[in-house]
Amino acid sequence: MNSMEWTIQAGRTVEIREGDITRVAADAIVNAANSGLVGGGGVDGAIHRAGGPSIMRELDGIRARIGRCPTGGAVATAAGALPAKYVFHAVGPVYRDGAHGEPELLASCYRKCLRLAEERGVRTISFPAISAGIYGYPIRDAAAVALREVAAHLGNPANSVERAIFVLFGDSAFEAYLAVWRTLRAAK
Ligand code: AR6
Repeated sequence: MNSMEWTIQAGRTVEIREGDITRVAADAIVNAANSGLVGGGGVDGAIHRAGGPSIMRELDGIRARIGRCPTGGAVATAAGALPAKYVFHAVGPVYRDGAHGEPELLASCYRKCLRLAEERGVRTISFPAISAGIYGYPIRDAAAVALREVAAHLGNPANSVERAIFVLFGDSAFEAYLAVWRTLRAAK
Protein backbone atom coordinates (compact mmCIF):
# COMPACT_ATOMS: atom_id res chain seq x y z
CA MET A 1 0.00 0.00 0.00
CA ASN A 2 1.21 3.46 -0.85
CA SER A 3 1.82 5.77 2.06
CA MET A 4 4.02 8.73 2.93
CA GLU A 5 4.43 10.70 6.12
CA TRP A 6 5.84 14.10 7.01
CA THR A 7 6.63 15.71 10.31
CA ILE A 8 5.35 19.28 10.49
CA GLN A 9 6.91 19.84 13.90
CA ALA A 10 7.76 17.60 16.85
CA GLY A 11 4.91 15.11 17.33
CA ARG A 12 2.80 16.55 14.49
CA THR A 13 2.51 14.54 11.32
CA VAL A 14 0.61 14.51 8.07
CA GLU A 15 0.19 11.19 6.34
CA ILE A 16 -0.97 10.55 2.81
CA ARG A 17 -2.06 7.03 2.09
CA GLU A 18 -4.00 5.06 -0.43
CA GLY A 19 -6.97 3.14 0.89
CA ASP A 20 -10.55 3.00 2.10
CA ILE A 21 -11.21 5.62 4.80
CA THR A 22 -13.75 3.39 6.56
CA ARG A 23 -10.92 0.98 7.45
CA VAL A 24 -8.48 3.47 8.91
CA ALA A 25 -8.72 4.06 12.66
CA ALA A 26 -8.78 7.72 13.77
CA ASP A 27 -10.50 9.72 16.50
CA ALA A 28 -12.52 11.49 13.80
CA ILE A 29 -13.27 10.45 10.22
CA VAL A 30 -14.35 13.17 7.80
CA ASN A 31 -17.12 12.42 5.33
CA ALA A 32 -17.74 14.19 2.00
CA ALA A 33 -21.46 14.82 2.46
CA ASN A 34 -24.13 17.00 0.81
CA SER A 35 -26.11 19.95 2.16
CA GLY A 36 -29.16 17.80 2.74
CA LEU A 37 -27.13 15.43 4.97
CA VAL A 38 -29.14 12.63 3.40
CA GLY A 39 -26.34 10.27 2.39
CA GLY A 40 -25.33 9.46 -1.16
CA GLY A 41 -22.70 7.66 -3.20
CA GLY A 42 -18.90 7.79 -3.07
CA VAL A 43 -17.28 8.02 0.32
CA ASP A 44 -20.59 9.12 1.91
CA GLY A 45 -22.21 5.81 0.88
CA ALA A 46 -19.21 3.84 2.12
CA ILE A 47 -19.25 5.60 5.52
CA HIS A 48 -22.96 4.98 6.11
CA ARG A 49 -22.67 1.34 4.99
CA ALA A 50 -19.70 0.65 7.25
CA GLY A 51 -20.88 2.81 10.17
CA GLY A 52 -24.45 1.51 10.27
CA PRO A 53 -27.85 3.21 10.66
CA SER A 54 -27.11 5.07 13.92
CA ILE A 55 -25.21 7.74 11.97
CA MET A 56 -28.21 8.56 9.77
CA ARG A 57 -30.50 8.58 12.80
CA GLU A 58 -28.30 11.19 14.41
CA LEU A 59 -28.26 13.20 11.18
CA ASP A 60 -32.08 13.05 11.14
CA GLY A 61 -32.00 14.85 14.48
CA ILE A 62 -29.49 17.44 13.28
CA ARG A 63 -31.55 18.07 10.14
CA ALA A 64 -34.65 18.56 12.26
CA ARG A 65 -32.79 21.23 14.24
CA ILE A 66 -30.78 23.09 11.60
CA GLY A 67 -32.26 22.10 8.23
CA ARG A 68 -29.52 21.98 5.62
CA CYS A 69 -25.82 22.28 6.28
CA PRO A 70 -24.41 25.10 4.15
CA THR A 71 -21.66 24.44 1.62
CA GLY A 72 -18.32 24.98 3.36
CA GLY A 73 -19.77 23.76 6.66
CA ALA A 74 -19.69 20.49 8.58
CA VAL A 75 -21.61 18.75 11.36
CA ALA A 76 -20.46 16.08 13.82
CA THR A 77 -22.04 12.75 14.73
CA ALA A 78 -20.84 9.67 16.55
CA ALA A 79 -19.20 7.05 14.35
CA GLY A 80 -21.39 3.95 14.83
CA ALA A 81 -19.42 0.84 13.90
CA LEU A 82 -16.55 2.76 12.28
CA PRO A 83 -13.11 2.65 13.94
CA ALA A 84 -13.53 6.22 15.25
CA LYS A 85 -15.35 8.28 17.86
CA TYR A 86 -16.77 10.87 15.50
CA VAL A 87 -17.71 11.46 11.90
CA PHE A 88 -17.54 15.04 10.66
CA HIS A 89 -19.88 15.41 7.69
CA ALA A 90 -18.36 18.17 5.54
CA VAL A 91 -20.17 19.75 2.61
CA GLY A 92 -17.73 20.60 -0.14
CA PRO A 93 -18.54 22.84 -3.10
CA VAL A 94 -19.70 21.51 -6.46
CA TYR A 95 -16.91 22.56 -8.83
CA ARG A 96 -17.90 24.82 -11.72
CA ASP A 97 -14.78 26.61 -12.99
CA GLY A 98 -12.87 27.57 -9.87
CA ALA A 99 -14.04 31.19 -10.10
CA HIS A 100 -17.21 30.75 -8.05
CA GLY A 101 -15.67 30.72 -4.61
CA GLU A 102 -14.81 27.02 -4.76
CA PRO A 103 -11.32 27.30 -3.18
CA GLU A 104 -12.64 29.39 -0.26
CA LEU A 105 -15.59 27.06 0.28
CA LEU A 106 -13.36 24.00 0.21
CA ALA A 107 -10.87 25.61 2.61
CA SER A 108 -13.79 26.46 4.87
CA CYS A 109 -14.75 22.74 5.02
CA TYR A 110 -11.29 21.79 6.26
CA ARG A 111 -11.20 24.62 8.78
CA LYS A 112 -14.66 23.74 10.09
CA CYS A 113 -13.68 20.08 10.52
CA LEU A 114 -10.50 21.11 12.34
CA ARG A 115 -12.56 23.37 14.61
CA LEU A 116 -14.96 20.49 15.38
CA ALA A 117 -11.86 18.39 16.13
CA GLU A 118 -10.42 20.95 18.54
CA GLU A 119 -13.76 21.30 20.34
CA ARG A 120 -13.67 17.55 20.99
CA GLY A 121 -9.98 17.17 21.83
CA VAL A 122 -9.43 15.02 18.73
CA ARG A 123 -5.81 13.96 18.19
CA THR A 124 -6.07 11.99 14.96
CA ILE A 125 -8.31 12.91 12.05
CA SER A 126 -8.70 11.36 8.61
CA PHE A 127 -9.86 13.13 5.46
CA PRO A 128 -11.00 11.94 2.04
CA ALA A 129 -10.46 14.19 -1.00
CA ILE A 130 -13.57 16.30 -0.31
CA SER A 131 -15.31 17.50 -3.53
CA ALA A 132 -12.86 15.64 -5.79
CA GLY A 133 -15.28 12.87 -6.79
CA ILE A 134 -18.91 13.42 -7.76
CA TYR A 135 -18.54 17.18 -7.13
CA GLY A 136 -15.85 17.39 -9.82
CA TYR A 137 -13.11 19.40 -8.12
CA PRO A 138 -9.78 18.83 -9.96
CA ILE A 139 -7.81 16.59 -7.62
CA ARG A 140 -4.58 18.59 -7.62
CA ASP A 141 -6.37 21.84 -6.88
CA ALA A 142 -8.36 20.16 -4.13
CA ALA A 143 -5.17 18.63 -2.71
CA ALA A 144 -3.45 22.03 -2.58
CA VAL A 145 -6.29 23.50 -0.52
CA ALA A 146 -6.50 20.47 1.76
CA LEU A 147 -2.78 20.19 2.44
CA ARG A 148 -2.32 23.91 3.02
CA GLU A 149 -5.15 24.16 5.56
CA VAL A 150 -4.21 21.01 7.45
CA ALA A 151 -0.46 21.72 7.55
CA ALA A 152 -1.16 25.24 8.86
CA HIS A 153 -3.35 23.80 11.62
CA LEU A 154 -0.74 21.24 12.65
CA GLY A 155 1.87 23.97 12.70
CA ASN A 156 0.18 25.56 15.72
CA PRO A 157 1.48 23.78 18.84
CA ALA A 158 -1.56 24.92 20.84
CA ASN A 159 -3.89 22.70 18.78
CA SER A 160 -4.94 19.24 19.94
CA VAL A 161 -4.78 17.56 16.52
CA GLU A 162 -1.46 15.72 16.26
CA ARG A 163 -1.95 13.60 13.22
CA ALA A 164 -3.91 14.09 10.01
CA ILE A 165 -4.31 11.22 7.58
CA PHE A 166 -5.42 11.80 4.00
CA VAL A 167 -6.91 8.53 2.80
CA LEU A 168 -7.04 8.57 -0.97
CA PHE A 169 -9.05 6.16 -3.03
CA GLY A 170 -6.83 4.78 -5.78
CA ASP A 171 -3.33 5.27 -7.01
CA SER A 172 -3.93 8.38 -9.12
CA ALA A 173 -5.47 10.35 -6.23
CA PHE A 174 -2.56 9.29 -4.02
CA GLU A 175 -0.02 10.36 -6.65
CA ALA A 176 -1.78 13.70 -7.09
CA TYR A 177 -1.57 14.46 -3.35
CA LEU A 178 2.05 13.40 -3.28
CA ALA A 179 2.96 15.66 -6.20
CA VAL A 180 1.18 18.63 -4.64
CA TRP A 181 2.80 18.02 -1.27
CA ARG A 182 6.26 18.00 -2.88
CA THR A 183 5.49 21.26 -4.67
CA LEU A 184 4.33 22.90 -1.43
CA ARG A 185 7.47 21.73 0.40
CA ALA A 186 9.73 22.96 -2.38
CA ALA A 187 8.07 26.40 -2.28
CA LYS A 188 8.92 26.88 1.42
N1 AR6 B 1 -12.39 5.95 1.11
C1 AR6 B 1 -11.67 7.04 0.73
N2 AR6 B 1 -11.99 7.78 -0.34
C2 AR6 B 1 -13.08 7.42 -1.06
C3 AR6 B 1 -13.88 6.31 -0.73
C4 AR6 B 1 -13.49 5.55 0.41
N3 AR6 B 1 -14.18 4.49 0.82
N4 AR6 B 1 -14.89 6.21 -1.64
C5 AR6 B 1 -14.72 7.22 -2.52
N5 AR6 B 1 -13.62 7.94 -2.19
P1 AR6 B 1 -17.09 11.70 -3.43
P2 AR6 B 1 -17.63 14.61 -3.37
C6 AR6 B 1 -13.03 9.14 -2.83
O1 AR6 B 1 -17.78 11.57 -4.74
O2 AR6 B 1 -16.93 14.80 -4.65
C7 AR6 B 1 -21.96 11.88 -2.38
O3 AR6 B 1 -23.07 11.35 -3.07
C8 AR6 B 1 -13.39 9.44 -4.26
O4 AR6 B 1 -12.63 8.63 -5.16
O5 AR6 B 1 -17.33 10.66 -2.40
O6 AR6 B 1 -17.35 15.56 -2.25
C9 AR6 B 1 -22.36 12.86 -1.31
O7 AR6 B 1 -23.58 12.50 -0.69
C10 AR6 B 1 -12.98 10.91 -4.34
O8 AR6 B 1 -11.58 11.04 -4.55
O9 AR6 B 1 -17.41 13.13 -2.72
C11 AR6 B 1 -22.48 14.15 -2.07
O10 AR6 B 1 -23.75 14.25 -2.70
C12 AR6 B 1 -13.31 11.44 -2.94
O11 AR6 B 1 -13.48 10.28 -2.13
C13 AR6 B 1 -21.40 14.03 -3.13
O12 AR6 B 1 -21.18 12.64 -3.30
C14 AR6 B 1 -14.57 12.28 -2.86
O13 AR6 B 1 -15.53 11.76 -3.75
C15 AR6 B 1 -20.11 14.65 -2.64
O14 AR6 B 1 -19.18 14.61 -3.69
